[in-house]
Amino acid sequence: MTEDGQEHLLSASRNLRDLLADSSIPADVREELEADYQQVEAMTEKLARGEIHLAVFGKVSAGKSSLLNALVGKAVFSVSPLHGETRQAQTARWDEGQAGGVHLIDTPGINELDGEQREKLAFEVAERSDLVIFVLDGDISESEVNAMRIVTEAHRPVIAALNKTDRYTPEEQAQLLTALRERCRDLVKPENIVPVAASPRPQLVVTVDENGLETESQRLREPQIQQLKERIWRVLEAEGKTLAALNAALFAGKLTDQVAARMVKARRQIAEKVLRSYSLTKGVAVALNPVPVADLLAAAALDVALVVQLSRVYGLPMGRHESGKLLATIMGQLAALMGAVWGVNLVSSALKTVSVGLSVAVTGMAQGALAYYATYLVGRSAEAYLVNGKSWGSNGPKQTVRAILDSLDRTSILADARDQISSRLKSASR
Ligand SMILES: Nc1nc2c(ncn2[C@@H]2O[C@H](COP(=O)(O)OP(=O)(O)OP(=O)(O)O)[C@@H](O)[C@H]2O)c(=O)[nH]1
Ligand SMILES: [Mg+2]
Repeated sequence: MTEDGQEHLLSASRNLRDLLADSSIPADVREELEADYQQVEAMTEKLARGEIHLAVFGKVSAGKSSLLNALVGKAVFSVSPLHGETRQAQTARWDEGQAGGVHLIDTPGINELDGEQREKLAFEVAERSDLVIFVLDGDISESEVNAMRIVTEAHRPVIAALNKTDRYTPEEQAQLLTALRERCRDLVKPENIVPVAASPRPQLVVTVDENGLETESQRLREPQIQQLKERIWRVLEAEGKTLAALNAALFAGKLTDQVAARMVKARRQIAEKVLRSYSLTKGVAVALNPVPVADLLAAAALDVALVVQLSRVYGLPMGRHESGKLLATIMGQLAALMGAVWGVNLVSSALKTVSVGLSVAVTGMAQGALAYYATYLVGRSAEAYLVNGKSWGSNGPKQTVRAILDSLDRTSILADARDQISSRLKSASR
């Protein structure tokens, strides 16, 4: 990057927040943009922390602790055939294991006797959870239904797991599932009631050798939790929390190609949201307050915050300094490649000074759309670097940025930008 460019980058070290503090932007527009911006920030912060609170709940000895162990793939929680293994010391002191961003919340079993305490527990579990797995080991009792109702009324998604299916024949299992789906039909979607075997008993195998001699041996069996994992996944996806779950150890053990592909897709979707939100904010700010042409490129380089956010989405968090350096590299490439675009901008800017009759809104809009486009390009380039594990790869920054520039349909992005900017301005002034 040229000396000049560096200087622009430094002199224009305002971020979105500063742009939004600009008094030339109407207060109501600023408010709306600020809300968008905060939403995106909160989203990526949560992502960076990757927090999912996943609780099990259900009656004593249903296999709650066993199920959590099966999910993490190791014996984190204490399991026992005795009722009440997980103690209800204090409701605040639940045995809580943390596995790479997934907080697994083990809870003491609810018993049939103490109704009031049961409700309190159900409520507290729900409060702390993003998702509750209600563990059953047979038909559901009235008190279990009530506890489940409390959780769903707290608007927490519930998946019911019918555990210990190794103890049932396939027919029994099917009957039980049908009965459960019927009894819980106003609380849990049928597809969210799944069979599992968290800790199936070893299978007794009898072998007979050629002499007719029988030997008995035990064959250990793996937990059957695939269907449950799939549902957890779906529910978190619907809740917009897939990525946090994907990042977490819960699924890390079995990072199949399919999982990897979904991860890429989920990240791209979130990154696109972040990109669009920043581009729009920038576009609106510039449309309302057109900056001198020479500053426009630098103004695009302001988006350190955007790069910081993107780095979180890709699980490779970068600070402002590192993001700033990456931006300088990208801007250097864009400055060289985008002569034509800035030429267009020059024209619109020239129009503004020459033709007095031309409304500011028109030129402002043209500049705003360009600022949107520039921010979008910067973001996509930063994204490419992040996708590649913080590297430009063998292509280097020049070819990478050029490939992005070539792959994007400038006309339609600019049209989009104009649409979005004007509708944002309209909705704010209503
Ligand atoms: N056959 C069979 N037994 C299981 C299965 N899952 C758990 N168990 C057994 O059920 C018993 C209770 O398991 P836990 O995981 O301690 O149950 P819990 O719900 O945490 O119990 P509390 O903490 O006492 O409320 C243990 O003996 C487990 O080995 C399963 O899939 N099949
Ligand atoms: Mg337990």
